[in-house]
Amino acid sequence: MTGTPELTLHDYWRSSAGYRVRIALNLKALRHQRVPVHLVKDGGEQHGAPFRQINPQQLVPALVDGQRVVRQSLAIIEYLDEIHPDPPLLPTTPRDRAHVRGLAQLVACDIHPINNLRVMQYLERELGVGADARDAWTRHWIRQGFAAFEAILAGDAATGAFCHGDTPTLADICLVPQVYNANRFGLDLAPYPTIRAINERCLALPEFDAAHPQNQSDAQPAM
Ligand SMILES: N[C@@H](CCC(=O)N[C@@H](CS)C(=O)NCC(=O)O)C(=O)O
Repeated sequence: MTGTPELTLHDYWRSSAGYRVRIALNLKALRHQRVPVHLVKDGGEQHGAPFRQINPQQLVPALVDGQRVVRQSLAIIEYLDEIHPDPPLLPTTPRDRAHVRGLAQLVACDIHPINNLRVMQYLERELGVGADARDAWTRHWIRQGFAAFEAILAGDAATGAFCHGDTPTLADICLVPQVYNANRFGLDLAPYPTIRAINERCLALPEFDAAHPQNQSDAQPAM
């Protein structure tokens, strides 16, 4: 293949919202380039003028498609799903789509935002919260969210090899990066057998593996 890809993903290796988009791009086999934005070095490149032009919210990911910048991981993934429908990342019926979006939003709206880097930094720097308490905060919100996610999956007849049926959807795309975060913060995953099984199945797929933080060009050794 020659030429510059149309799609550019601005991303950080350990960003779980970026990880979601990487999985979606891989599942759809979309050629793209990736521009790392270091979220920590020198106070964070997301706050610098060049990236603020791309995303005034100073958050990754951002996807540039030609002249258009698409922001917010769920919007990016649905955009990709609309312009490249194969393989679909949402089910065919409105009810099933609502179910999958509900699972995705449980993670993306109710777990992830309160454990984000800027929230951690605010807790530490402005409120004087120590590292142990900060990590306990993160585990608490993931634990609460995963308890609900697990109960929903376990109680739904449509749960299959993946969160909905036997192919990965937007729900799996959001779940796997959140499990990565849970492991990072030492959360015991024993109470969530359905989540663990689905996560294992996803990680075995090459599209998920290639999107894994540790497999990104800007990855740093695991700490
Ligand atoms: N709702 C946003 C969340 C994006 C987000 O929180 N990104 C994090 C990395 S996962 C970030 O850029 N954090 C930078 C900071 O907190 O300063 C999305 O889904 O895209």
